[in-house]
Amino acid sequence: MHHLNPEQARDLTARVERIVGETPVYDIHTHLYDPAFGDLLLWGIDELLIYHYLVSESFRYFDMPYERFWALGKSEQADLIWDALFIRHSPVSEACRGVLTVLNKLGLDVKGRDLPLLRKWFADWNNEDYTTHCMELAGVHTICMTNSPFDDLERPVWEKGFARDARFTSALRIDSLLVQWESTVPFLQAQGYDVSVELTDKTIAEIQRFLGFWAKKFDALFVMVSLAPEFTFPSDHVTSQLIEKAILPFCQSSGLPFSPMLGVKRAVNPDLRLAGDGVGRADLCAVEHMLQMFPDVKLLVTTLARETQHELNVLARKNRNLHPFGCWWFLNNPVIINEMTRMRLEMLGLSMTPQHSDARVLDQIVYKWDHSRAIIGPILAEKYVDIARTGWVTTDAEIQRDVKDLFGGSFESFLKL
Ligand code: HDL
Ligand code: ZN
Repeated sequence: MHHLNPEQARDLTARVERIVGETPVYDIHTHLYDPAFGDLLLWGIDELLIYHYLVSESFRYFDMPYERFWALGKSEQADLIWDALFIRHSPVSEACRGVLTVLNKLGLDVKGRDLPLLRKWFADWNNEDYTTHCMELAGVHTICMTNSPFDDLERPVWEKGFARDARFTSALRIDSLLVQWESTVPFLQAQGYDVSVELTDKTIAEIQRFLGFWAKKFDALFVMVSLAPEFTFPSDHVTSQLIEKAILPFCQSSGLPFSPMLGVKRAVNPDLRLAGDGVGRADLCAVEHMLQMFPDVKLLVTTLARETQHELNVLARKNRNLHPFGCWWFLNNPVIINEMTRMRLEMLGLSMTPQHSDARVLDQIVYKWDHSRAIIGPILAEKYVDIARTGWVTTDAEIQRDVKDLFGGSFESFLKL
C-alpha cells in the first residue's frame, strides 16, 4: 500500500530540509580557539586561502621549490593560491568551493574576483564580533576546540587564565605524549612530573596526574589522539602500552571518553609541512580490543580511510560505548559524506554524530556546515519518506528531536553515559 503521494513526499522532504537548515549544531571537533586566544584564532580571506588543503592543491600547479613558497608572507602565499586555483583554473574542488561559499554567505561580491577589495572588507572586523557573526551564519551553537598542553603558544594562555567564552568547549589532545613519548619525557620532567622513559608504576601515575591537571584546567570533554594506520592494540609498542596502562585507566576513572582518530600517515610529504599528511587503512581490531579490555570506557572514534567506515559502523552496532563521528579531513567531500551518512543512518539510526567541521579557520564553519547540511538534509528526508510510505507519520517535533540528536544531542548523551 502506498501511503504517500508525490506531493506529500515533496512536502515532507521540504520540512526535513528546512529543519536541518535551521537546527543549530554542536561542532565537536575543530582547531579553532576561544577569541581569548587572540591571534591563535585564525580568520579572514588570506587564512582561508592558505588553508593547508589549498596549499597541497596549489602545489600541483606550482613549479617553484617548496621553500620559496614557505618563505613568502601569508598574503603573498594567498595571492599565488588565488591565481593558481581560482583565476588560472576554475575553483571546483571542495576546499576552493568552500572559500566561495564563505564569501557568498558573508554577502560579498564573488563575481568581481577582486582579492584586494575583499581584503579591505575583512580588515574592518575584530575576532570577537566576527566569531559571533560566523557562528550565527553557520548555525553553530558550540565549538569544541583541540587543546594541547604541549603547544608552546597555547599553554601560556591557559596558565595565565582567561574568562572563557561558553560557546567554546575543550578536548585534551595528547599526540605528543602518545606518539612522541621519548622526546616528551623531558618536557614532562620540566613541568614537574616524575616520569622516566621506562613505563614504571610511578611514571604511569605521573602521566595520569598530568592528564588530570590539564583535563581540569581545560574542563576537557574527552581525551583525543591521532594515530597511524599501523597502530595496533594491545601491543608492546610504547604507544599501545601508554594507552593500556595510563590513558584508558585514566578515562575509566575520570569518566572522560577516549577519542582515537585512526589512520593518519603523518608527513608523507614533509616539504608540504601541515599539508603533508596522508591516509592509511587503520586496523579497527585495535578499537575492538580496547572495547573488550575496557568495557566501561567510552570511545569517540573517527577513522580517516573510506575503506574503514563500514567496519566502524559494525563495531558501533556491537558496542553502545563506541560513538562514531564525522567525515574526517580527506572524507569531508560530498561524494563520501553522502556514502558515510547513508551507511550510518541505515546501520546506526540516530545514535551517532554524522559530521564535524575540523575547521582551522573560523570562517570555514560557514562553508563546512552549509555544504554538509545540503547533503545530510536530503538523505535524512529520504529516510523519513521511506518510512512514511509504510504509513509511519513523523511529526515536525519528532524530526526536530532527531536532527538535534544528529547535530550534537547524541554526542552530549554519549558524554553522560
Ligand atoms: O589530526 C587532526 O585533528 C586533523 O584534523 C589535522 O589537524 C588535519 O591537519 C586537519 O586539519 N584535517 O582537517
Ligand atoms: Zn582535526
